[in-house]
Amino acid sequence: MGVPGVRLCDEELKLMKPSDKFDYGANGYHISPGLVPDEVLEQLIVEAEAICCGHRGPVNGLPDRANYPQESSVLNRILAIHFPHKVSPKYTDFLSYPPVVEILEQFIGPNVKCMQSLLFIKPPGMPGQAWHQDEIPIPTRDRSLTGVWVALDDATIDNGCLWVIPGSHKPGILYERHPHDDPRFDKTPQARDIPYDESEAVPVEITRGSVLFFNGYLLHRSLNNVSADQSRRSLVMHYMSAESYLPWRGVEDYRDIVMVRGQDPYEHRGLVDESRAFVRDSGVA
Ligand SMILES: O=C(O)CCC(=O)C(=O)O
Repeated sequence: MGVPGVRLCDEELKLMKPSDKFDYGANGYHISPGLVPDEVLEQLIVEAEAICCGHRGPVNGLPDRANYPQESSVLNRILAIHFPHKVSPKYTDFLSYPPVVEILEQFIGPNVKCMQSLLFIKPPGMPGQAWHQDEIPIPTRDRSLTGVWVALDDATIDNGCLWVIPGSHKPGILYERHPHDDPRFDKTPQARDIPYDESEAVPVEITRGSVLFFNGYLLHRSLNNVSADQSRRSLVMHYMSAESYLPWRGVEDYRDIVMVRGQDPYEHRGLVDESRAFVRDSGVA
C-alpha cells in the first residue's frame, strides 16, 4: 500500500482500489492470519478423513481399503483430492464461507464464482508442486483467477508450505510449462525460464486457520514434505469473476460452478454437474 512508512489519510484510503489496501496489487498475495476458527477447522478435518476413507461417496483412485484397513494408513497414501466439494456438502458450503468471501470480493469484484477445490493431506514423504501459475491450467478471460489456500495444519518449510515470488504476477506474462524430473515435485509441469532468482522466493509459513489469497498469475510452488511426522493438510479453492467466461476442460464456458457472491450474468445457461472427485497421482509408489 503506497510508499512504505507513509500514512494515508482516510480520504486517500477511500480512493484506493480495495485490492491495493491489502498490498494484494503489489505482491500478488495476501495473508489473513487466523481467519478460520478452531471449531470450523475441526469440522473440516473430520470431514476430510471421511472423504479420504470413501464415506462421503465415490472418489476416483482412493487406496483400496483391503490393502489399507486402518483409516490412518489410507490418509498416509493421499497427496490430494481434487473436487472434494463434489462429494461433501460441508465442503460445498465452505466454498461460500463468509469471512473468505468478504475478502475475495475486494480482489475480484461483486460477482464471484468458484470452479475448483483441492484437499491436500500431504503426509511426510509426499512431493510438492513445482513453480507454476494457476491461470495456465485454469484460464480466465479477465485474469481474475484467485486461489484461496486454507491451512488446516501449521504450514512450515519442513512439511511443504507454499512458496511465492512476490510481484511475479505483475508483468501479466504466462511462463511456459515443461515436464521435469525433479523428485521433490509431483509430475505437474514446471514453469521454465522464469526471470526470477530462487533467492526472491518467500516461504508462506502460516499457522492453522490462516488463509493465503493469491493471484492466478503469481508464480508459486511447494516443496516436498520432509518432516518426520507432520502432515500438511490444506484446502485450496479457486475463484474468479462471474462476468468472465471460463474456457476450461474443453468447453467455451465451463458451467460446473458455484456462485458464492452476487449475480451470475450467465444464469440463463444453467449449470452442469460434471467434475468428479479424484485422487491426485503423487508418483509415490
Ligand atoms: O499446496 C500445494 O502444495 C500446491 C497448491 C498449488 O500450487 C495450487 O493449488 O495451485
